[in-house]
Amino acid sequence: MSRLPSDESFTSRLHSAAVAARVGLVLAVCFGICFTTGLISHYAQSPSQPVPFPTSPSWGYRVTQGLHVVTGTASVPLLLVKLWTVYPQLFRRPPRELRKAALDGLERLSILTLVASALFLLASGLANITEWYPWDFSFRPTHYALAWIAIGSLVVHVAVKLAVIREALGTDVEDPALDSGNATRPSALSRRGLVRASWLAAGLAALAVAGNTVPFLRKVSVLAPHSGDGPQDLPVTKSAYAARVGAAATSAAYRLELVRGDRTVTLSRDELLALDQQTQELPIACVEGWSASGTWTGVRLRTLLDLVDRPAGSDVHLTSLQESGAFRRSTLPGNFADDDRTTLALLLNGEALALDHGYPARLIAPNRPGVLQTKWVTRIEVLA
Ligand SMILES: Nc1nc2c(c(=O)[nH]1)N[C@H]1C(S)=C(S)[C@@H](COP(=O)(O)O)O[C@H]1N2
Ligand SMILES: [Mo]
Repeated sequence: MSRLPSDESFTSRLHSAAVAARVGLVLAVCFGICFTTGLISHYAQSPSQPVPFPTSPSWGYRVTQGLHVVTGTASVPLLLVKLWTVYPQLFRRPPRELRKAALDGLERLSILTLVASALFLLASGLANITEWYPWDFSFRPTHYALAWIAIGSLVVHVAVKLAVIREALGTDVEDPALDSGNATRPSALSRRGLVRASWLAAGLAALAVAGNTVPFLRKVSVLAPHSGDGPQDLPVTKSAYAARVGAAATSAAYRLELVRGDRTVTLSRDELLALDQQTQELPIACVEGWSASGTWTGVRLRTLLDLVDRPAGSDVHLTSLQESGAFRRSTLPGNFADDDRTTLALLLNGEALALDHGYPARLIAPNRPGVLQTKWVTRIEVLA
């Protein structure tokens, strides 16, 4: 007969539904927040928006994307503890009766998709916040598709286990009533201790990244590689050097082109500086989880668009000096172009924009994902 262990071979009391249900509940809450904020981020970056993504509050995306990364990171230790407490179930013998065996197989399949997609999401997300892209696929659509698989199989999993979850949460965590098989051997750590250690690990993991977004947490955030580095007190994701725009951006031949149909208005940086300027504080909120606020001065975008008589509400296309790369262009939805706060920034914190922050001119709009705050802008085209 087979030498595989059975679920009876695992004797530690820590392999218990009581622990799994508690850690699982908090994990499900983290997944729920992570999923919702992920949908928001995906929608904010979507080129077609039946309902326009709002421009207010200006810090909205900063909060939702910060939460996305914090809850995702906190899920890592929770998922590991959860998997460890329940993995003996993998070795459970399937029921003999055909119908039951089929159901059992289906349940295992749902758990397989849940575990695989959850591990993929957390691993690719973590790689992303450390800006490590070891894969060839495009991050956003893949992460998005897997999120639906994870959340779908999570719903199935919770539905299947609902009775056990209820019972486990209704009794004391140390209560032996729910113990299965031989999982009765006490260990150095109590179940209560394991549950508390899980909260602590999740809390530490959250703190380790929260400094990317919450300024006073910077000092304790070991996973916050961005906080505060970069010129003018603002982090940089893509430098001018990496984008290969240095020469074009500093050239005296630089011009901004405003285009609508066959009309074109061309402005030098000095001509831009001679227009009415506005100054305001707005954050850059990177999808990778860091965010920081800056004081931007420049020309209200609408003022520029009026030069080519843009009809209110029409979308706008921005092109940078960068010749390749996914973020060299962006589309600005009509409601963002209409907003008074949306600015073609020329100064940051009172000085000319650093080359790395988009000199000679960059877009800054309220409540917009950082990835769409196009730097080194050289052409603005009205799409109507
Ligand atoms: N042309 C261009 N603009 C760009 C990018 C880019 O790669 N190319 N990166 C974007 C990303 S991902 C972010 S988070 C912000 C960061 O702005 P900062 O470097 O000034 O902080 O710029 C955005 N603008
Ligand atoms: Mo970013």
